[in-house]
Amino acid sequence: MISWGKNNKEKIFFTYLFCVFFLSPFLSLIFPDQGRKTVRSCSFSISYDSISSPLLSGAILFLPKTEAFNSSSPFFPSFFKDSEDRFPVPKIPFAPPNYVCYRASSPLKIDGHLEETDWKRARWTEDFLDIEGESRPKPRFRTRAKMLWDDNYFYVAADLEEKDVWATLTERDSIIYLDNDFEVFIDPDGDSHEYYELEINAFGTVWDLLLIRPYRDGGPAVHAWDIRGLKAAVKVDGTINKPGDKDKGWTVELAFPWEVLKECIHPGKLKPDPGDQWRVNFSRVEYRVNVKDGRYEKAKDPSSGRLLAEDNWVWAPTGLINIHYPEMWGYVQFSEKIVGQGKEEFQLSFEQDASWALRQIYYRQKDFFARQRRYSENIEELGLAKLKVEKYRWPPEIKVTWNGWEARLLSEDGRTILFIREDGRFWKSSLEGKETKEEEDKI
Ligand SMILES: [Ca+2]
Ligand SMILES: [Ca+2]
Ligand SMILES: [Ca+2]
Repeated sequence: MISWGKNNKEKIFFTYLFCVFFLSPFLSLIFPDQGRKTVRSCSFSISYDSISSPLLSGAILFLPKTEAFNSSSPFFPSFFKDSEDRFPVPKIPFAPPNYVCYRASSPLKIDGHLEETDWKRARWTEDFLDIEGESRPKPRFRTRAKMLWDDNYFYVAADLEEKDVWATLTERDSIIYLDNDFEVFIDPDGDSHEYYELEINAFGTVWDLLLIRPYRDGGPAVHAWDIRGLKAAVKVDGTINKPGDKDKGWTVELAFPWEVLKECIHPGKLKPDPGDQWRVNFSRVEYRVNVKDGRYEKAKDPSSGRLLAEDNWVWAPTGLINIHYPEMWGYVQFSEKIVGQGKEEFQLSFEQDASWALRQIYYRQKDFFARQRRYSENIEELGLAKLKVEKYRWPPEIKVTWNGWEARLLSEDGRTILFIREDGRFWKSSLEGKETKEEEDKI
């Protein structure tokens, strides 16, 4: 193991510098046959001779593997500091919002109007926040969503307050977030892989795609994937692409057929069972606009002339400007109750906290690998030995495999094992009754 700890970092670094730049010329004098014969001074005129080159090569090959190279010491230039290379992690506490999704009493008419009694009975989500969380400025316009389901569809409705409704894209599978848009993300089994994304603008143009893995884990995003049978409609409360008047906003109404969503549900399921919880998020991309020659155009920074960055307002903040952190998305629990006919509580589960604890291993392994060029099986090395995880036997067992690593965490009752691995996928295996130990050994 190559690790000297923080106290020795600078010593190691400067010892190498000393060897390479000052000592090697003297060694050349002592061993003239091994190096250059003429050394006029302790100058920096070293070259790739037989003495200095091993030292220099050693420094090049060896130092990047040490803690010294990742020091946050002020003596090191910034490109040596690990803060620059840190794997981006959510900078907010783990507190995903939740929503109980009730059944619709009859099929909804997907026309953008949220006039159905069922919609009126469904509750709004919390108002959307900046994607980085509550520490960022409150969104300029209110955005909220609702959900319902029946035997054939998962329904989503959204209300987007907006004083200037505009859109440009009319072709399916265009990059819709280049316009103001509303976006839906659905990870049915919550494993953070194989999830759906849909974006829609105020024209009702959609972009639907399937993410095999988040981009951070290599993707890819399958743009050619289409939600066959998707019903999508938008209603503009005001005028579209007409500056000069003040609009109120736009509403979105969507019906996702289970027939398509089942592709990423656990095998054998056509739709969720009552009580199932899915990971879902909604996002709204919003640009600042100016009016020029009677048309909207995206606002630019007057000093640089560049387009101003868009705002991302979401239901479940991820704590960084990246929606593709499915571990931060909201939990949607499907209820068998008809909307308006009784109330069901959302079931908070210890598994959620345990999954978050395992996710820390994923984040830490990313950093550990960046520094050490290997993964760790040692929870102390990852700095996570002291985590407390209720109802689970922390620490998990971590195994480094030929192509990565895998961690598994057993519940106190021995009936559940949670897994996470190098590519970020999280999953669960349930074990039953007396055979628990035996089954566990098999996994
Ligand atoms: Ca409707
Ligand atoms: Ca999934
Ligand atoms: Ca598509």
